[in-house]
Formats: sequence, C-alpha cells, structure tokens
Amino acid sequence: MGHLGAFFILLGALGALAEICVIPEMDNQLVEKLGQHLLPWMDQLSLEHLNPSLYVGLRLSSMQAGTKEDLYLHSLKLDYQQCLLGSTSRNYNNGCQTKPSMGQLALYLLTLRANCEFVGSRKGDRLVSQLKWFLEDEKRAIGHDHKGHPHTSYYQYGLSILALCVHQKRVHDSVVGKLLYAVEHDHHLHQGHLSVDTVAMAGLALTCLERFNFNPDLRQRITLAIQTSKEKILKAQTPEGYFGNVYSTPLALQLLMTSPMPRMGLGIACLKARTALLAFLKDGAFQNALMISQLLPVLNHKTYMDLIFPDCQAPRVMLASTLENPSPTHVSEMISVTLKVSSVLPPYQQAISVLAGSSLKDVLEKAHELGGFTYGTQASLSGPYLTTVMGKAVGDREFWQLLRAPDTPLQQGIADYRPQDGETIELRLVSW
Ligand code: B12
Repeated sequence: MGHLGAFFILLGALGALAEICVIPEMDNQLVEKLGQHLLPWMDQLSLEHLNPSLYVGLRLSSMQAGTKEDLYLHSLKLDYQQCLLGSTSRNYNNGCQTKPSMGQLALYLLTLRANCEFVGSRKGDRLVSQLKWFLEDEKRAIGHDHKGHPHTSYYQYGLSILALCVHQKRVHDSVVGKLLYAVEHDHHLHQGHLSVDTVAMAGLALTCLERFNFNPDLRQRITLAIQTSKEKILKAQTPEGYFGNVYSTPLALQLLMTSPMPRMGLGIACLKARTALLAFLKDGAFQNALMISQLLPVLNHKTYMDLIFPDCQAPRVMLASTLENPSPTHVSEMISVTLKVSSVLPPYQQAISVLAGSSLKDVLEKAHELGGFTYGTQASLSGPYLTTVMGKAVGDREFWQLLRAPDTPLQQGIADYRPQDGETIELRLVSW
C-alpha cells in the first residue's frame, strides 16, 4: 500500500470520528421575538443607521419582514452605491458624511448575495475593485514582516475576504497569506485577549476559500488554519458554555457549524453553548440589533457559508409588528452611578443620579449636563461608539474602554449597558 492508500485510511478513520455541531431548534416564539426586535431598526433608513448586517441576518433567518425588508434593501442599495461610487462632481458629497468603511462595503456585498445577486454590472465590478484595493492597502499596512497592523482590524480583513469569496471573486495569495499568518500566530488576533469573533470571522473566510479552492498553493495551510481556528474557539469555551463571551458565541457557532470535525466533544460543546444562549435569550438579554443579526442564522441552522448558494425561495414566516410595550410609568426610582475617568488630568470622578434603568449613555449625558464632563460618539453598526472623553480623542489603535470598577470590561456599549445602583463605571484610554 502506497502513501496515498495510508492517507485515505487515515482520512477514513478521522471521518469515522468526525463530530458535527448542531443547534437543535429553539422555541419559535423566542426566535420570533428576536426577529421582532429588528423591525423598529428597519424603519431607520438614513445612511447613518442603515445596517447591512441586519439584512443579511434576516435573510438567513426563518423570518421575513415583507415590504419593509424590500424597502430596506432598496435604501441600502441606493445609499451604499451612491456613497461608494458617487459622483465626483464639485461640492457634491452625495449626502454622505463618511464613506462606508472596508468592512461595511464587505457587509454590503454580503447583502447582495443574501438576496441571491452576484455583482456583475459595471457598478458591481467597481465595488469589487474597491474592496480588493482596500485589502491591498491593509496588506501593505501589515507589511512583509507582519510587524504592522491593518488600519481597520483582522476582523474586517477576514470579513472582506469572505465577501469577495461568496461572490466567487479570487483574492491574491499574498492577501490570504496575511490572514493565514495571523491565525498561525494568534497574538495578531488579540484585543487585550484572544478575540473569538475575529478568529471565527477568519475561519469563515478561509472555509469559503477552501470550498472553491481559489488558492491551490495555499490549500494545506488553509485547511490547517481552519482547524486551528476551530480549536482555539473550542478552547475558549467558558464554564457556562459561551465561546469567548455570549456575544462572540453566534459567530463562533457559525464557524463550528460549517463542517464536521474530527474532534471528540464538538457536539457536546455546541449543545452546551446552545443551553447557555437559550438561558440568556429567555432573560431577554439579546437587545443589540447587530448581535441579533449574527445570531439569527445560527438559530435557523445557517451560517455565512450559506451565502455561497443562498436559498432565496425558502419559506420564511412573516414577522408581525408588535406594539412596543409601553414603558412603565411608575418607575421613578433614582439610582446613583459613579463615573470615573483616570486617563485625563486632572482625573474626573463624580456620582451621577439617574432614573433606574437608564443606559450608560444617559449617565454620560447627565454628567455632561451637570458640567465638567464632555464626550463624543460616532455612529457604528453596533450603536454609538465612544470616541472622545474630556476632549481627548483616541489615537491610532487606542480606544476608550468601558469598565465596571475595579477592573471588569463591559460586554456592551454605552447605549445598551444599564448600570445598577451604586456601580462605578470607569472610562479608560487603552491600546489594543
Ligand atoms: C474590532 C472590534 C473592536 C475594536 C474596534 C476598533 C477597530 N479599529 O476596529 C476595539 C478593540 C477598539 C473594540 C472596542 C470595544 N468593543 Co468591540 N468589537 C470588535 C469586533 C471584533 C469587530 C467590529 C467590526 O469591525 N465590525 C465590522 C464593521 C464593518 O462594523 P462597524 O460598525 O463599522 O465597526 C465598528 C464598530 O463595531 C466599532 N466597535 C467595535 N466594538 C464596538 C462595541 C460597541 C458596543 C460599539 C457601539 C461599537 C464598537 O468599531 C468598529 C470599527 O470602527 C466586534 C465583534 C462582532 N461580533 O461584531 C467586537 C464587539 C462589537 N465589541 C464589543 C465590545 C463590548 C466592545 C467594547 C464596549 C469593550 C469595552 N468594554 O470597552 C469597546 C467599545 C467601547 C467604546 N469606546 O464605545 C462587543 C459588543 C457586544 C454588544 N453587546 O454589542 C463585540 C461583539 C465583541 C464581543 N463579543 O464582546 N472592539
């Protein structure tokens, strides 16, 4: 028996041991409630609020929003194309305050695939060229010796390769090589700690490339890196069952669900993650629209890999708008939250009184009204991102980290996090 024979016997043995990651169906009502959460966001049709991830998530879910969904896609196309390809005529910025970023362009291309469209027209080709150009620029920023960093992040780098791949557009070996190197030397994927979301996105991009065999010279490295990404994610499972944290679990599951794996315990690990997610969902704790958009495919046994050949005829249940629960009028209890900023001179610390149930953003706003505190935000697909505190803007690869004292980073942004009475929240300027 030659080497090839031995290789196939080994493969067969591994195949026999392969386990799959399946997420058994969850309560329909719970899933529908999540979908309903997206509906009010779909009424916001300004470029600042349009969110291509939301459309992708809905199309890969078991639910639809009828004409609202069509109108949303129409607005996305209009605004994204105008801002990305817009006229260069004098003094005309097409109403675009800022051009969509590399990652947003990538998500827009995923949106088109989610609607079973391939980029093919001249306009589409220009979008593909822009994304390829962005990636080349990022590749240069990382550098030959891999010592540099992408201007955006490896998350967006992976997302962009994925978007090109599902449109069956090839990406140069040298561009893929940077992502492979990052997975192989995982300190590149850290944001203080290993970013499971980033590893998952890299794994999804590489899985797509592997399916098409677009980079035959890199095939072995790609296969190995996919395996490595999955292993890293499994290793990052918490005792409660999350991969990383609750919010990285949806993307992590998307990667683990793409194909069987010769790994004992994969099935159990996924079931454990499902149980943890379910408990969290029952608490009504998945509020952020972007997070919901990454979770919905998983609940419908789908992943971004399904954008390669999406099933646009699959029946989906129509989401009914529910009237928003009227906010309870009797809640007038006040709580005290201490706001602390040590990264400025003189340091700032102040107890702020707000209504119970207020968001951290409400606390910042109140502190501003009281005087002595200023802050600035930038709209993002995840909500308002804190960019400036006390006039101090973030530098290259810095961010204003949100922490609950003494040292626990928050897992939500300023619009979603609701501090408890007596909590101290610190805003800390850190590098990542
Ligand atoms: C990269 C990244 C970062 C980078 C962003 C800088 C950069 N140049 O890319 C850094 C490390 C700085 C960062 C910071 C934070 N992040 Co972050 N981040 C991500 C990640 C991996 C990718 C985001 C991305 O590029 N998306 C694609 C592009 C196309 O979308 P975009 O909207 O244009 O991207 C921008 C925003 O996402 C923004 N951003 C990044 N993180 C967050 C978090 C929040 C809450 C907001 C409003 C915006 C925001 O930065 C991106 C680049 O400009 C996501 C993972 C995920 N699953 O989405 C987590 C993620 C969005 N981050 C998260 C969190 C919690 C934070 C922090 C609040 C952590 C903290 N305790 O301080 C801070 C934000 C604080 C603030 N100042 O408002 C959570 C949000 C969960 C939730 N409930 O919504 C995620 C899902 C990670 C996780 N699994 O916990 N993040």
